[in-house]
Amino acid sequence: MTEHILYGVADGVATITLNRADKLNALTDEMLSSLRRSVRAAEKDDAVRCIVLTGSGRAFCAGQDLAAVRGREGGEGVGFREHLERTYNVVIRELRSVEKPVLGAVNGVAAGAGASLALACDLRLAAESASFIQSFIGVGLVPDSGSTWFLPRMIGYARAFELAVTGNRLPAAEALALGLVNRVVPDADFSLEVRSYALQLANAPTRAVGLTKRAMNRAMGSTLDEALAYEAQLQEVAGSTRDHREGVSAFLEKRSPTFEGR
Ligand code: T3D
Repeated sequence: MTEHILYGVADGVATITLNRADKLNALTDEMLSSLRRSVRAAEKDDAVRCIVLTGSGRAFCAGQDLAAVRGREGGEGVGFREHLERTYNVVIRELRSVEKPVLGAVNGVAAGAGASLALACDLRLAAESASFIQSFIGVGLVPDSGSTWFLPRMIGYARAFELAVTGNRLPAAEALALGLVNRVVPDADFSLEVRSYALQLANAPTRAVGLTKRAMNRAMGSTLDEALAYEAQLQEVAGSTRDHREGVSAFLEKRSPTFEGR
């Protein structure tokens, strides 16, 4: 896509790489806009059935480029709201609404809005040396880009609040124990494990995966009655897919299903 955001598709997997290793993939406006375009491209491409978001070098992402904050016209503290709405919030919404699984391949430290980006993914696979830092507090800011929404839901209010107000580093193993990541793998195996996990997701019945994402997103803010009704509505859609027919046929014929994502 651009020098700082790499985009590639292979075997049904779109890989988006934050590629500014010398600054730990700290995010500029240009990167955020390109990131958004990449997610959209993956969404539109029927050949893509899983999206992987990862970082180059030793970090996943160190959040907002703080040098750029300094450089903003009007000086510090000006225009944060507009900036967030225009850059980060659109990316977070895009990641949450794309009806394909998004795997955060957290290769190293995920700090500030970089942690939020990881949390916005549907699943997280972390390298053993990775860690999460709610760095916002260190620069006198509140968690943004969805961290106040994701974190308490994932690990409970008290732990989320503690991480947010202390800015303490949460190592991958502890993140796993808290349920913040799905898997932790040795650094040496990271790339292979990401590939194998992504391929597994890419070979799943993509429509059902996407509808599951939609249903669970909505259920976060709904009553049981609303969730039951929405599940029934979406099952009508899933039940009309070729993958549903293939799954049932494969079961009855005692063979493995081959899903096409349709
Ligand atoms: O409207 C808005 O923009 C508001 C949005 C805010 C969202 C946010 O994300 S606020 C939080 C911003 N992020 C941070 O506060 C994290 C800052 N970084 C760090 O605390 C540390 O770098 C890490 C703990 C992540 C890693 O530490 P370490 O010791 O492994 O690496 P380092 O030496 O600090 O960093 C390596 C290089 O990356 C270094 O550059 P240099 O000196 O070698 O040229 C460092 O300056 C650069 N870097 C790291 N993080 C950022 C950064 N440069 C700009 N912005 C960064 N966020």
